[in-house]
Amino acid sequence: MITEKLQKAINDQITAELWSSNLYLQMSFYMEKEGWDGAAHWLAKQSEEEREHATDMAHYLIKRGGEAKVSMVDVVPEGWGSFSEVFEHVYKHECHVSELIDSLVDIASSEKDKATQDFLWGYVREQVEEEATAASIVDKIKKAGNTGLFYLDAELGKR
Ligand code: OFO
Repeated sequence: MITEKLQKAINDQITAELWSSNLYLQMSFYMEKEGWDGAAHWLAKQSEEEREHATDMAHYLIKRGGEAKVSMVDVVPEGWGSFSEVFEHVYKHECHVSELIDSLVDIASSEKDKATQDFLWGYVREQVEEEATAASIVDKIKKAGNTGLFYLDAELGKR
């Protein structure tokens, strides 16, 4: 059985994951409007992934005898600037999420809940990948120049 404190912390993270999902969906719409269909596709996939994180966490809570909640999700920002600025923001946001997940592990550890620590380590590892992927896209955008952006956009569309 999961403790109340940990249940609340995971439910807060579910809300954060749904906010991330909406953030990337909003970015996807923005890029589509800007004519970057590949980047829009990549961001829509990222949005789906964040929603999956929320539902996986909810399934885990229920499995442990807890209750999963969908709380109010704040409005996400809009209007993102250049191709590069969009992905710089993705990178910064993923670094922020990594901090949130690290704090969750700390709570699971203080509650001496080994199973939840184990469950959360999967997210810690995934955040390493997500940060690295976003950083590498930012790096490629810098190297691409204006013409190269069209190739990069096509690559992102293959996700
Ligand atoms: Fe939910 O994985 Fe990144 O943010």
